[in-house]
Order: sequence, then structure tokens, then C-alpha cells
Amino acid sequence: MAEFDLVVRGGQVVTAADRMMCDIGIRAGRITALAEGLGQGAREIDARGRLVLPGGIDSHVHLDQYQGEDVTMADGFETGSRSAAAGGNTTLIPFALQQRGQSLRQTVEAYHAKATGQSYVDYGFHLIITDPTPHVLGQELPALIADGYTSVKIFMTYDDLVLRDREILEVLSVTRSHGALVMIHAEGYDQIKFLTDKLEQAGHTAPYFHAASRPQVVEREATHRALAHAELTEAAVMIVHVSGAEAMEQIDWARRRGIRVFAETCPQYLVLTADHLKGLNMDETGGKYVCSPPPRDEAAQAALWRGIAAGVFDVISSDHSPFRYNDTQGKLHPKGRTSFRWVPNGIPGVAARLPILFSEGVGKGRISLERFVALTASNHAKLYGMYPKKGTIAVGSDADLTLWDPERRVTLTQDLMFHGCDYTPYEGLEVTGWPVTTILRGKVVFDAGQPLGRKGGGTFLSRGASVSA
Ligand code: DUC
Ligand code: ZN
Ligand code: ZN
Repeated sequence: MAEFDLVVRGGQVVTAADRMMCDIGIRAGRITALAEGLGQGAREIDARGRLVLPGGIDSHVHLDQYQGEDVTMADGFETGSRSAAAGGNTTLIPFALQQRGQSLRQTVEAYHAKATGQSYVDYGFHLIITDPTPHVLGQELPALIADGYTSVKIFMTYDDLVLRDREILEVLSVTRSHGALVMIHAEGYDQIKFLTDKLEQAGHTAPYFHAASRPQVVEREATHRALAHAELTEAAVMIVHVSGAEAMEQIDWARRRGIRVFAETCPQYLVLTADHLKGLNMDETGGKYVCSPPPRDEAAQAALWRGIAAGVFDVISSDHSPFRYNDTQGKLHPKGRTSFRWVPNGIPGVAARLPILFSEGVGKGRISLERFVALTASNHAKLYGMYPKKGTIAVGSDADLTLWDPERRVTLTQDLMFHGCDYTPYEGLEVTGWPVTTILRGKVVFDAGQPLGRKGGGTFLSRGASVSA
């Protein structure tokens, strides 16, 4: 009888700490041996010439998230997780969005119903809190944190989502007491409304003006305010989707004051600019790039790379927020196509995240391989309470692996994304380095350009406390 269920043989194994040439022995979904010359596996995968990385963890994706009556997300758990696996990921943390008036427990149950039996990869849920009533904060949230939902997202903008400062402070004081991490969407509601109204009055309604409706100062001010709230409450916060130097400087400042802040950026802020939204007509393709915060300019990209190299950023996530373009429920919106105001905010990117960051980061000498692993897997596992089960290659960890061809040159195209969207904002981008095989708990879920796993092979992860909290 074979000693292992699976042996991944002869690859270069990379973690956030080091790299080594060795085989990986897997039994019952977990890594049981790391050594040269391991005994036979019932199945063997030849990894010579490949990097063997911890499966990617994308801690910021939106799947089947309620958007109101007029808009539908392009990915549910099946297609979103399939796209994730195609891009070398084995764990996702999407959001369970509380609608105002809804109980948080019912919210979570509703999102479990959407996900159960559908996912190709493992998943947890962050809780988006939009209605922080005394019952939600006093009863439901503490109980859900204890049940393994150890992270929350709150918004400082959007009519249906925004929390007032007092509400933010109340949420932070509960998460501080119960040990959860709070992701903050830091853009100021009133400033965006003011600028949007002025732009529309001037006839500036095309998607291009989305970027002008939320310049960096809007993000900077909200980031500063969020960090002041974190200081007051001593809560740990994650400023998500940081798009440029101005918010980054606030984070740096806060760290020097001892505020417990973590930071995330995303590939769109590293390879896209506001010019991608150009076109002065609602029908031009700028809507494909509408996301919030918007992509900025080359100076912002350069600043983010400096921040990545200097350790300002803990994680890089996709913020996969998929809407079809040519669809009445999508970006070419039914509301008369009157203004960028109505274009759904978000772009798909869960399959493209790792190739873009590898190519632009490791390939161009901006980050080491180990740092790539930290930014795309290990730090997500640590900050969101899954380490070392997830996010590393070690004896006892889940056998979540991505076999990576560091030399393969690929032009990103829609047919490589395996998502439910009808476009990729990265169409035509050339990358070097590609995930060739994705393994979830010892089972191959994506190989040679095709999904292989059983839909529903991915299971829910109850998470522990963040290392930060
Ligand atoms: N914020 C996100 O995190 N994702 C999509 C849209 C948004 O505003
Ligand atoms: Zn956000
Ligand atoms: Zn998001």
C-alpha cells in the first residue's frame, strides 16, 4: 500500500519564510511529510521545474452579494470559486451582507445557503454590518465572532451601506472586546455626493467622471478618520483597497502612533489608471473599469509599489466584484444610462491577481518570492485566523498547493478567467508566470486549463482570532 495519497515530487517549495527543493507527502488532505526522496504515493505529481506555493488566499471577493433590484453580480459561489481555482487560489473569504433591518444571524444563514455545495475552494465569510442596532452589536455579533466569523467590513460611503461615525465607533468597540478585525471601506460619503452632484450639473456624466467624483483626498480624509476611530477604541482595523500615496501616508502615520492598522491594496491599482475609464459617452467601455476607489495614475502606482516593498501593505487581494458589461443587470445599466452614478462599482479579478502580482512584482524584481507568498497567502491566513491550517506549506497544514510555472508567458484574456463576467479588465495584459495546477486538501481542482474538482468540494471555514486582534 502506498505511503501517501499524493506525492508532489521534485518542485521548489516556497513559503513566506524560505524555499527548498523537496517532495511533499499528503495523506487525508493534509501535508504529512516534507523531505527529499519520499516513498510512493497512490498518485504522484511531477513538479520538476515548477514552484510549489501555498494555495492563494483571496480575502477580499464579493460573490452573489445582494445589489438591489436593478443589478446582479455576475458570479455566485460556483463560477467565482471556479475562477479562483483557475487563478491558483484555494481559499476565499467573500462577504455576507446584512441588509438594513435584517438580523446578522439570518444574513449568515442566507449566504451559507448560497454557498453550500457550490464552491470549488474553501471559504469563510466576513460580515458586512449596515445596521448596528443594540441587538446586533450586543448579542449577534459577539456570538458570531465566537462561531468563527472573526472579521467584519464596514463602509463610510454608499446610501445602503454607510455607517455614521458614532456607529463606526460602536462597531469598533465590540470588535475590540471580542477579538475581530474590521475591514474599512474608507471613502467619505458627503464628499462623493457633493462632487457627483456638481459633475452631473456640469453635464459630466460618463463613466470617465467616476474617478473625478472620488479623488484621493476623499480616500485620504476617510482613512484618517477611520484611523482616529481605531485609535480612540484601540481596535484593529484593515484599510482595504488602498489606491494611492495619500491613504498610504495616513496608514504609515498611524502605525508610527501605535494604532493597530493593517493595509490591503489590489492589482487594479498597480496596473490600471483612470485613463482606462476614458470615453465621454455612457456607451463607451469605460464602465468596465468603474470600481471604488478608482484606479489613479502612474505616480500612484509607483507609490504603491514603494509601499509594498517597504512593508506598508500586509495583503494584496483582488476585490473581485464582478458585474457583466453588456447586460441590463450589469454595467450598461437600465437606469436610462444617465450617469456614472448608476454604474455598479467593481471589477472581476480573482483569477488574474496572482499572475499579475507575480509578473509585475517577482518578475520585475520589486518583491521576493517569499514576500509574494506572504502578500497573497500567508498574511491573509494569519490576519483572518486560519494560520497554519491555511497559508503555508508545513507538516500538519492543509495540502492546499499551487504548482507554478515561473517561465510561462501568457496574454490575459477573458477565456482564461473562468468567471461569470463577459469581460476581464486585464484583457491583453502580458504576464510571465502562471498557475498550472491547483490542489485543495490533496485533490486537484484545476489543471492544464480546466476545472477538475467536484463543485461543492470546497467547505466552510470557521476561523479563529486574527493574530492582530
Ligand atoms: N468596495 C469594495 O470593496 N468592493 C467593490 C465596491 C466597493 O465599493
Ligand atoms: Zn470597499
Ligand atoms: Zn470589495
